[in-house]
Amino acid sequence: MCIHQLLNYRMSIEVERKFICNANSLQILEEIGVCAGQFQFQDRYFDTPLFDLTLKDLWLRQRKGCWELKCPTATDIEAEETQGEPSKAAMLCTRYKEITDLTDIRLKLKEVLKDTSDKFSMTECCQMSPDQHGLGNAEMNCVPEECWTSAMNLVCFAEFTTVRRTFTLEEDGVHVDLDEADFGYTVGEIEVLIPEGGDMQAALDKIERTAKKLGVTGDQAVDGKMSVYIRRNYPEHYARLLSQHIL
Ligand code: V4E
Repeated sequence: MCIHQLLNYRMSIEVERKFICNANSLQILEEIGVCAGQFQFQDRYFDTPLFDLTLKDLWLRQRKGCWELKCPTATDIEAEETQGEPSKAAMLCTRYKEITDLTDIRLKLKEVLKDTSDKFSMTECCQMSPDQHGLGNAEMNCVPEECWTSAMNLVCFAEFTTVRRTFTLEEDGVHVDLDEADFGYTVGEIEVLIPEGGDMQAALDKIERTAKKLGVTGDQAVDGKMSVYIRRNYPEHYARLLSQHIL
């Protein structure tokens, strides 16, 4: 039995379409949506120095102090193809599992990185006492995070701040985020969250209807913030991700 079967990941599937928000779509959004607020958050993305995670389409980040791991879903476009040709609109959407429970994240990473980080032992490291870390109990609160990331040879390779405006729409479960990243990139995303095994087609239909309402056209996928960040800061890795069809 593989580790996936042993785990009961507390996670949802994020179905999402990115778009470039122009004055027209913003005006429609303000008419048909309710702005739920404006937030600012910092993302810190982690990978091994050789990018073992992102080359597997795994995206580990820390946002507002919480860990999140996005993984490709089994319900990907190829699986949907068995039920017929995916529509162009469906091809413009991404589908990722989001794991937010730290124990599940670490188990998943341990499994994925087992070939690359044999010499690191997360278990041993995280069982060290405060004394072994040379710290008192109070300071120990912030140690395990650094402890497990370095034990898995994970380093922060991207760090940026986003100002996000979130809109909820009358279409059930759809929300739209307008993101402005501090490195000079602005992007919108239409998003629906479904439980694992939930109705993917219904989510895709909601996203397509919303895109039409917002006047979002075009049959090219729009870059997300991280794609742009990697293209600008790690051009060789970006080329590799493109050639492996991860981006
Ligand atoms: C999944 C992924 C990456 C991680 C960042 O995901 P994204 O949804 O772009 O970030 P964000 O800040 O909008 O997260 P949210 O707040 O919605 O959870 S970086 C690259 N990918 C894969 C990917 C892809 N292959 N194609 C497109 C168009 N986007 C992302």
